[in-house]
Amino acid sequence: REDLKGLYSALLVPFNEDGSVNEEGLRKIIRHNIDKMKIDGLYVGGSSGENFLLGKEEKKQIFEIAKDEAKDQIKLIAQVGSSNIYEVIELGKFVTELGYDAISAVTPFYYRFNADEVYNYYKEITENVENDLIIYSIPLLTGVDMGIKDFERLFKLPRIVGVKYTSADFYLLERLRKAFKEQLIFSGFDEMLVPAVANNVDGAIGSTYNVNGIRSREIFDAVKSNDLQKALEIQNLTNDFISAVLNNGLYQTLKYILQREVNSDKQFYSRKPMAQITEAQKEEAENIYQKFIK
Ligand code: SI3
Repeated sequence: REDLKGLYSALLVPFNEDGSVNEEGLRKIIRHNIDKMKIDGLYVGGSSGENFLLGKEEKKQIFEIAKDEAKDQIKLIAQVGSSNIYEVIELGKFVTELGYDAISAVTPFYYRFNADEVYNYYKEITENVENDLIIYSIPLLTGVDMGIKDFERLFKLPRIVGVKYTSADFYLLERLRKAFKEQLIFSGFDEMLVPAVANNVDGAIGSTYNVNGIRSREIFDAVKSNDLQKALEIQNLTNDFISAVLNNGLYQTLKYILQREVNSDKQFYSRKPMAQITEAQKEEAENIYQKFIK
């Protein structure tokens, strides 16, 4: 469990114009994360990987490429969750065979599942997949809000080792940290890294670390060494960057920057129905790249 702590990039996936995975581009992004961003691990198959727009075989393809490229150089967590529990279990077994360090599963969504249904989903996954599991809680996108009692029940399941907490509810984060010292808590919102680390999270997982990993590590370390002034200065600059990215289109802009960073002459497309980057967005993405990353 201790081994899983650290800073993870939520892996962005480049697609070709026809919607297929751009394998060469994906390998380059993985190398960029390992060699230049010096991240501790990759979170594969998350929101940033446009995972919920993909079919099962495509998800497997991405899990395979990531493991093949990263080998054992960094830690790998596979997000296998969805509302199709049979697929979740199949993917969980698949990535465990591949050697992933842990699995993660988003709360089941779309139908308004009650707390028992959410609990049974995780129970069934942990009973069938022999790997550590990190709950992926992202109420903003799933609509599934969990309280301290829900987490308490879930954390009793033997293979559950923590939560990827993508929420701005810092009261709940503080309560969770105090109550569950043994569980791993990963912060999910990159723009709120300072308050998350101040609340003693064990790590962070985010999309912008793919391109802003070095600064984010500095934030993490500065809070840990009680240099709040320095941490806030870097967070302020980071948030100028993140605000600009969010205003221009999150994944489109991050992919544009990655395409520039890894010198790919092929455009990194998004997966439909995600919109493709426009010429105006490209121009602004280039400005953001020049100002904050290059
Ligand atoms: O890919 C993943 O599953 C994530 O790690 C999601 C992560 O929490 C990101 N959230 C979303 C909705 O994309 C954040 O890293 C987010 O992009 C960033 O904080 C900017 O808001």
